[in-house]
Amino acid sequence: SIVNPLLRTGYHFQPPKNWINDPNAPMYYKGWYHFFYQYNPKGAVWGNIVWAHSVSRDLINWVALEPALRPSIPGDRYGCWSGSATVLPDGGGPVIMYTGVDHPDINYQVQNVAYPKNVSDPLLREWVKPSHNPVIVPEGGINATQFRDPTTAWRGPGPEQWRLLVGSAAGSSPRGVAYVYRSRDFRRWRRVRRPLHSAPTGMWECPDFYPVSKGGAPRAGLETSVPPGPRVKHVLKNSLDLRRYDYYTVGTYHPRAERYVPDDPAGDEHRLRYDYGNFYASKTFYDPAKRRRILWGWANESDTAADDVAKGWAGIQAIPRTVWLDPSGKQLLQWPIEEVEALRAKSVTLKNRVIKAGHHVEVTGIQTAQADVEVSFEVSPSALAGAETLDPALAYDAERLCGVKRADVRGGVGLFGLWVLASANRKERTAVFFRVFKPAAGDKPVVLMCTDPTKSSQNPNLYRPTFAGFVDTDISNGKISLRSLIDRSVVESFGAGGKTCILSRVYPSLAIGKDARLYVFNNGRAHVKVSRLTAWEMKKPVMNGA
Ligand code: DQQ
Repeated sequence: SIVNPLLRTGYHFQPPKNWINDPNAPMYYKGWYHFFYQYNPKGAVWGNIVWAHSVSRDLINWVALEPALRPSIPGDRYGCWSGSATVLPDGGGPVIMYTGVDHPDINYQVQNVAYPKNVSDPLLREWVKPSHNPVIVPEGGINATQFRDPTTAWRGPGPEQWRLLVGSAAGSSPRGVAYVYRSRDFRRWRRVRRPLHSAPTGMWECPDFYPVSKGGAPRAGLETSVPPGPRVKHVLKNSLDLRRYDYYTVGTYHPRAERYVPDDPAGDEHRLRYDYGNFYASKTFYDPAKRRRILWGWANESDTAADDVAKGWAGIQAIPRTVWLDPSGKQLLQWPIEEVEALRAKSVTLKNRVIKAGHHVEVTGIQTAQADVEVSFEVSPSALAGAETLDPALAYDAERLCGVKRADVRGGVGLFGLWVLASANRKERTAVFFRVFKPAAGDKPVVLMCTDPTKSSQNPNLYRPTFAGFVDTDISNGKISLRSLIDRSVVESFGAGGKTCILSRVYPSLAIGKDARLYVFNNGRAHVKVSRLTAWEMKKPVMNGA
């Protein structure tokens, strides 16, 4: 197949070529942001995994360094898999804990430790693996093939002050399990008998566990060792190996018992997600420079493996997102880090533009293949009575609801939103939209956010699922906002100020480069006002020398 090089992303994190997957050990150290990631130095498919390493001053412009970890010891001979960094207090420098594969066929997994060769090098170019590796091995009945991805460590009471989690699975229809290990020195680790938490979900990959501030300043983050308290909740995130998505719960951490309890008893079923699209193996870190917590997540391709080999690359990282607790305490909010706004160039703005039922408006005057769009919609509150009735059978399943109620199925209030990466004849377009429903029970209208890539390309050999999530927002005043980061083969959208996020990979065949267009559309029966829309062209940052 012919792959158009203009589909390569412009401002999303990528190396010049080859396969990438999970973000690893993000951290801030001596004025630099460090980012490591799972990388195949030999090709555009998964394999030969090493830790590639890039550094940045602003999380947007990246310089590639030599890989930090490659197979070199018995404990990682067959791969250096995912892991995390802990920056030790009092100038102690960072420590990396990561999974090594030490047996070729069955992927037998152990946990190793690595230290910088020189802690005064702000670029942390060289990493040393002490001879006492591996430091954690699967014991006590743990399945050695499902035992990986150590978290950032945090401090708690007692002499073995450091704790971390390792993701695992237990039982025959396996439960996801997060085991706690304690240590005083990152060398001798002892497992706490009962896991921090577990749930009947299948294997937990890439756990992440961190405090969030309740009722604190908006967007403020907490350092990973901040203990629980009246104004501190905890978040546990796991990546579901079987379902290929990341879900989280908000809850209470009990340090002495070394247990975590989600606030919502059904939290492990409702599956709050960072992102309802293509976003996996994510990981956060605390940024002391701006006192925020930042989330990294991997988005793979949804073209074919043969396309990836032809392109010579596969996988990107989502734009780093600031994460914090919603004032309700029930979910997180996410917003692209403010630094991305430095890439904004030429812009256009629409104000108070009414889009009649069934109509659309093109946003002209800038190129939009690589753009940032912010839009505020308004429907008249009295029109909300005309919303569609929610089929109770679909009331809890956003994904199925959107699969039935696609972008071309006329709505009542909504659907309205953006057609991005659209061709001039609109044959090609990716729809990002909201749809409002009268609730089956209760009186609060239900808001659904969807991305529908069904018409995103003429290329038939693409995986193009609709993605959807409910938006827990009160739309009774008629207002809702949307932001989309468009980047050639990525559409990364944030609904209602970051309550619901959806990243989608699309590969237009017509809407490429300067032929990509942007529209606002209304496929409902009520008028919609665009109170304000601004779209910016986005510049290309320094991206690993590509
Ligand atoms: N990818 C890594 C594993 C992890 C998985 C291997 C998640 O450590 O569990 O590349 O994508």
